[in-house]
Order: sequence, then C-alpha cells, then structure tokens
Amino acid sequence: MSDTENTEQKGLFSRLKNTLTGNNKDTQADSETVIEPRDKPSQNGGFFARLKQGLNRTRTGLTKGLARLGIGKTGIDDELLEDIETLLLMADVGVEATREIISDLEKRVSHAQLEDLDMLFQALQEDMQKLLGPVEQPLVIPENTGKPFVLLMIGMNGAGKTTTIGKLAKRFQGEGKSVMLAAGDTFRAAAVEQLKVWGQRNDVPVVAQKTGSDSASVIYDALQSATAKGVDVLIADTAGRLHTQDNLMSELEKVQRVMGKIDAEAPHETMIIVDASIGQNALNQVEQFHQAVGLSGISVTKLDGTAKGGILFAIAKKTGLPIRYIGIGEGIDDLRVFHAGEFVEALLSREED
Ligand SMILES: Nc1nc2c(ncn2[C@@H]2O[C@H](COP(=O)(O)OP(=O)(O)OP(=O)(O)O)[C@@H](O)[C@H]2O)c(=O)[nH]1
Ligand SMILES: [Mg+2]
Repeated sequence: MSDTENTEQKGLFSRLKNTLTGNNKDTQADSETVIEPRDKPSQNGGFFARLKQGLNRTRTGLTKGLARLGIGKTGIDDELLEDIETLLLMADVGVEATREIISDLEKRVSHAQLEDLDMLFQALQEDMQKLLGPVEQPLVIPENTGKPFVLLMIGMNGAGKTTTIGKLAKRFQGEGKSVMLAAGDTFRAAAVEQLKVWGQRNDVPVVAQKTGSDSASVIYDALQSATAKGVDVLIADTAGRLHTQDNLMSELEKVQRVMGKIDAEAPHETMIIVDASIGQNALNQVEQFHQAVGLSGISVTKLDGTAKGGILFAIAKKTGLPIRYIGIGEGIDDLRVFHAGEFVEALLSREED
C-alpha cells in the first residue's frame, strides 16, 4: 500500500475525501434552490444536522475541494497550501482571514508540527475556530431590569430583517419573555402587513402606523407602550437601506436618539442583518453601517443556499463585532445562536456524520 493510500484511509482527511457529493456552483444553486417556508423544525433529527444541512453549499465547496487537493499527495508542500488558500478565498473567507490561516499553517509546517495531511486539516480546523472564537458573543438579555430591552434591527433591503424579527420573537417567548414588535419600516408598502403577520404567528402585539409616517415616531410610541405594559423585549423593524443613502442613515440616528429620551440606554442592541449570499459586500455593509450608526451585533442570514458562508471569517477578522445569530432557512425555527466551534464543525463535517 502506498503512502498516499495509507494517509487516505484514516482520519479527517479521508472523511473530507468522502464528501464528494453535491453541486457547488452558486449560480446554479440560486436557480435550483427551492426553500419551502416551514414552521416546524425539519424532520432530519437534531439541530446540528439542520445546521449542517443549512451550510451544505459552503461545506461541499470546502470539503470537496480539500479532498481533491490531497489526491496523489504524500506530503505537505507549498503548492498544497496555495491550493487551500484558493479554496478559502473561493468560500469568501476573505484575504486577511485566509492570510492568517495560511501563515499559521506555514509556520506549523516549518516547525515540523504537521506530519501528514490529516494533521494539516486538523490544524486548519483549529485555525478557523480561532478566528471565530472572539466573535462568539451571544446576545444576553438581562433579567428583571424593569424596562424593555430594545433591539433595533437594521440593514440592506431584503437582508432578512423582518423574517429574523419573527424568528427572534418566537425564541424570546420560548425563553419566557414577553415581546412587542415595532413596525419601523414605514417606507415599503407591504412592510407593516408583513410584520403584523409575524406578530400574529407569534401572538405578540405590533405597534404600527400607516405607511409614510415617521419611523422614529412609530418606534418611540412602541417604546412608550412597551414600557407602560412592562414588556421584556421590544424589537424594532426598520426599512432596508444602503449605507450610501445619507438621509436614510440619518433617519437611523434619529431613531436611536428619540429612544434615548425614554431610556438613555436604548437601543440596547443595534443589530445589523446581513445576507451571506452577497459575500464580500456583506462585510462592506457591516463596516459602513458600523461607521455610520454604531453596531453592537451582527446576524448573518441565508447561509443556506450559498457557497459564501466563509464570509463570517472575513467579518470576524475585519470587524471583531459580536456575531449573534445565523439564519439557515426561511422557517420560524431556522435561526441559531452563533457558536464558533459548532459552525466550523458543521462546515467541515462530511455528509453522513
Ligand atoms: N433561505 C433563507 N431565506 C431567508 C433567510 N432569512 C430571510 N430569508 C428570506 O429573505 C427574503 C427577505 O426577507 P425579509 O425579512 O423580508 O428581509 P428584510 O431585510 O426585512 O427586507 P426589506 O424589508 O425589504 O428591507 C424573504 O423571502 C425571507 O424569507 C434565511 O436565513 N434563509
Ligand atoms: Mg423588512
């Protein structure tokens, strides 16, 4: 048996090699993917399985590529590291985060710490986890403060703000908290109706005014009402916007400011929602919104149906901002608290695990 065959028989590397299924072309994926909205968790067992399934496209991109790299190789050379670099860049891990991973791998190789491909891939997994570890900072809603915890949801059009609000309302209720929603998207005609539907599904009140009214005033009213009613969590929706739209960015500052009149600490969380499938643009959005209005957390949606899930590494490396939740589908239960270890494991695990 050759060295190559020997290596391929065991450990992580052979697991990766076995993952030779699926089609990873994002362009095809977009037209092929039909995601059925669903209220119930998928029937394929466990949360981890759902996460893994959600990350399918990014995962096959990485594992399939990595598996291919090892074929015919007996040792670790510069060419192999370069190929890994390319794969990471293709998954939108970004130049800086990729550089950090590859430099560490090079260092370990030069110190003869990696004896075979199996150890190399193990090191890769560790390095990926190390990048995400610092941004694993779940949102904590303090108990018994006597006032609503206010969550302001912002981001680009179609990023998933309203859907994430619906998912969060269910999550918080599940934790025994009372929830109210504020229809701060007064711009798009159907936005109020869309939020009301989520309100009905969760049986939570929605404070709204008619389309065209002042967003800050709707959210101010909602905060007054939530305070009076002793609601635990108020989640405010806002209209989608681009960081280049100065007037709309000032509107967000106004929303933040007027809330401060009722509670100097509100909003307690200004969370940007970014769509993973726009890749590096998601990083730009985070940076620009953070500069304009100050962010305290990030949620990344649509990790299902994209091969660009590596964008979390780029966002983590460049911004260091807490990643709170990840969206892996359109259904009400398709939202998870972000955990670095779990994310990397789901990303690099094989189909049958
Ligand atoms: N596949 C998938 N689709 C999602 C996810 N999150 C949201 N969506 C879908 O993305 C689309 C836009 O979601 P919305 O919640 O309306 O986005 P928004 O940011 O409120 O959009 P605007 O109000 O127009 O700015 C909807 O079809 C959602 O079902 C996710 O994690 N995965
Ligand atoms: Mg919306």
